[in-house]
Amino acid sequence: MLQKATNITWHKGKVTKEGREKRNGHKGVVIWFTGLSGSGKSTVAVEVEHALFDMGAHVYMLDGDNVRHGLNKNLGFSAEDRTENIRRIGEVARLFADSGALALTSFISPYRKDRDAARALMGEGEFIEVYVKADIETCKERDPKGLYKKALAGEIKEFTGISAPYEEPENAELVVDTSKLSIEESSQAVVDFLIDRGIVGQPV
Ligand code: ADX
Repeated sequence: MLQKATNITWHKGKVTKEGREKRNGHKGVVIWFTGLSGSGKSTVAVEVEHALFDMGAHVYMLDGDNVRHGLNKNLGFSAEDRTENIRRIGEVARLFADSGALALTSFISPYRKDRDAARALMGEGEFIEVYVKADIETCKERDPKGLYKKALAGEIKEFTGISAPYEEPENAELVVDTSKLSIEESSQAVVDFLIDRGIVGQPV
């Protein structure tokens, strides 16, 4: 992305990320949920956020539908707009993580290169890609927002999985298959992974 602004200097504060992490008792990382619409991304992320909050963590979830009401309200669903959507969210999530928080993001993020660009903003082990997997047939059946029906009727253009691509992750840190696991099992798998990696401590 082109750097438009010139004559800008980076200012460093006196509070470090390490200092913030020490005070919080957990790492500041990005937990990036990706998957088809209706795969259960947001449902699982909401449960993970709640569980981590109850464990005393500083945690915040950024959600596609919500962020598109505000910060990204000027973006649609063309490939370019989705790339810009994910670029901004990657940057926002990085700021949250830098503030010492566990930043959960729940966006389809269909393009591998966009997810990889978000990953590249973070240090080693600080970007946890969670592929919330459900095949397209399952998502079509669930159709919680009635969008697949509309997309199949041609009423929504460029709909992911129908008339726009979804590139499956090849190296996700974690895959949760919501066609086999319950919401509770799926969210527990994420929390267990974070404990296992030492990102958060054991619940007391
Ligand atoms: S992304 O592709 O840019 O990552 P994002 O997660 O922000 O998408 O938004 C996806 C949500 O927008 C879906 O859950 C759905 O509710 C809504 N939506 C509206 N139009 C589309 C479309 N053409 N393709 C996918 N999702 C859409």
